Amino acid sequence: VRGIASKYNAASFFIDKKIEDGLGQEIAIYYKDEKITYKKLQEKINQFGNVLLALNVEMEQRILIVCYDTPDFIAAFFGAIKIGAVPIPVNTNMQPHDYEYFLNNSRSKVLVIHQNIWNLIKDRRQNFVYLEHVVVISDEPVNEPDTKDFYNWMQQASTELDCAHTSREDAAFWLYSSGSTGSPKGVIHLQHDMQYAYENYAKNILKINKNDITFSASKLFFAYGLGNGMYFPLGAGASTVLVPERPTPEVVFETIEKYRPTIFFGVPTLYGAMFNYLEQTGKKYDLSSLRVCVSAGEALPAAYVTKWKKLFNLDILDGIGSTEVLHIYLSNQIGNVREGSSGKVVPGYEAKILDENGSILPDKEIGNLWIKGDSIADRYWNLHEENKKRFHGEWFHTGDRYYRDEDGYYWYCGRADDMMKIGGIWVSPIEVESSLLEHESVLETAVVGVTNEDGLVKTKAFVVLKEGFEPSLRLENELKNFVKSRLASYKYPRIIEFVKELPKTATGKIQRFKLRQL
Ligand code: 3UK
Repeated sequence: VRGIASKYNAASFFIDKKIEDGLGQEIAIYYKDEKITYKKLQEKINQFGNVLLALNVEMEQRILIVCYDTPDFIAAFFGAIKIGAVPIPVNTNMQPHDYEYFLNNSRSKVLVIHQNIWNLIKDRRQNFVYLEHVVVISDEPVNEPDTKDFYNWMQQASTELDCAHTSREDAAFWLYSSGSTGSPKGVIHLQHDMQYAYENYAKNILKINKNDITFSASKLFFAYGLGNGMYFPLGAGASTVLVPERPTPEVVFETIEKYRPTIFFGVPTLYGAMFNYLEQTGKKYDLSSLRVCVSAGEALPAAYVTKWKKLFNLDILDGIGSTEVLHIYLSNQIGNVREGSSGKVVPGYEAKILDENGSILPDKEIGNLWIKGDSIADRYWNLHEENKKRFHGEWFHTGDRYYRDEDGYYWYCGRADDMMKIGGIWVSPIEVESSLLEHESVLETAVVGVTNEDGLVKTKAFVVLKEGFEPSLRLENELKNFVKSRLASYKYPRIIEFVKELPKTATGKIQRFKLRQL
């Protein structure tokens, strides 16, 4: 038959092959007190694929997944991929208008969502113009008209399913990534991308193998967590520990003691909070099961690396990745850590640092980082102009400023745009500003990232008040809560400073760089 490309489906490499290799009875997932084997996981994945088929879902159709870190997440993700549909996991902490955007922008046909989050958005259902089916995950039976009960449908579905005839070039899944202006961008990843990141980063850098147990404090809906907690361990025939709760230091320490993982993944803010927690409570935890720790999402302060080593005799490998590249492409290595740097290029990737004219810069000069490697996304969904700016043939423009030293280590120097990473998650200053401007007291505002004593970035809002309003601690707290109630709560400004005016250019543009220096 002409026109049919050779078959490749990610669910075959990450799941079915494990059973063929005789790993069916090995543990894939530790979840609460359950141990889920590879065979059992394969059955759940097949069941969910069959649920989608029963809903008449076809290849290439998108499925929005709003799911906590549970085995159901993985069943929904690979179940969709297995039938050639395209899962889109999104953050579980967003506001109703964000979900409306994700659903309509992606034209998702099916929504898989936990009951408590569905309750927050169901009054908007008439706005979800492409959505046909809502599949609700709930411990209680779901008795709502026009919604499907996830567990009920799963139970009735067959545990047998073959992979659809997708190719390496087919879209496998999307992830949404935020930008400094405009709305989140749908990042289209292909069937082969996860395997590439697994082979090059997880195998080469982490030396992951079937005896490992991973625990990622970062959730599966982040590109970082998706590898850490799902396709790295599955690729290796290893195990993952899934925890649906918010990863407070206490939850994280207790999880490590209980499940004894060998690889831990966090973000700098969490490592900082963990140091704090130990100091404040005087508690001691046994981290002896771990062989390596990883940090990504934002730059890891050098002091944290040293402190962690002293406390637990463990390396933290800082590495930079992105949603577009899928996972980490510059990284420190086990036994070779340069504190404060992002390490060297991960084998399988190439990096170059260019000036504004596109010329390659010599070592030690700061410029724009471009990356090449086969896990890079195909493109953004329906963003023609943005695609031309960021995807140049084999090379992707990261938007990060870097220099390389004479030993080949890369040093992070900030973003080329105004975006901020707070606790490893994107925050757009413009979105926070727009929200503050909706408050009756705010005349003008500018939001910037300021670096605290640990070297981590926090959001700070400079606010000019309208006549008749006076600066006060009460108003400061009111503004913080105001933003929290309108945007995903991690976006609220941690610091507010009332000022008489904002620095501006002749054309009236706010000079954020001046505010950052204040
Ligand atoms: C910043 C870092 C300095 C940088 C991610 C690991 O963070 C991830 O993806 P996102 O799309 O953000 C990408 C941007 O975040 N960044 C990430 N890591 C570092 N800056 N040092 C670091 N170590 O601006 C980058 O462009 O949310 C991280 C794996 C997969 C990922 N998607």
